[in-house]
This record gives sequence, structure tokens and C-alpha cells, in this order.
Amino acid sequence: MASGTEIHSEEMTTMATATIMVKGMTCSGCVHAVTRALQAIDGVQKADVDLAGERATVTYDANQISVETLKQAIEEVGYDTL
Ligand SMILES: [Cu+2]
Repeated sequence: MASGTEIHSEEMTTMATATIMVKGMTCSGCVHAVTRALQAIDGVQKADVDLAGERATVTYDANQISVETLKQAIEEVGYDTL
């Protein structure tokens, strides 16, 4: 997989989906921590964290927050993002 972050905007809505690579997760506890950190952000509608794939797929309101906000939240709980 070549890219770190992909953004797909949908027509007629401000909802966007970002796939963020997350490094350093080793168990389901890590997945839980990252998922909770993302879901705690205002504007995040849905967060799916994939341990094996080392990525988080987040659906969020692009009017409210950006991918940088999502990455910061992940880094704040101790994981690296790409
Ligand atoms: Cu863990």
C-alpha cells in the first residue's frame, strides 16, 4: 500500500472518510484506546480501527474537523500516524 492517508468526499454532504495508518498497536487494548480517542472528538461519526491492517477508517464532518485533528488524537494516546 503506497499512501498513508486517503480522503474521499461524498457529494451533497460534508461527511468525509479518511483512512489513517496507525503504527504501534499490538493488541485489542490498543485498538480500543485509539477507537475511543477518535470517537471522543466532536464531528467524528464513526471510527473503525484495524489492528492487523494498522489503520483507522474514520467517518467525520469535514466542516468541523480535519484529518490533522484525527491524527493528533491518535498521537495523544501514544501511537504514530502516517
Ligand atoms: Cu495494546
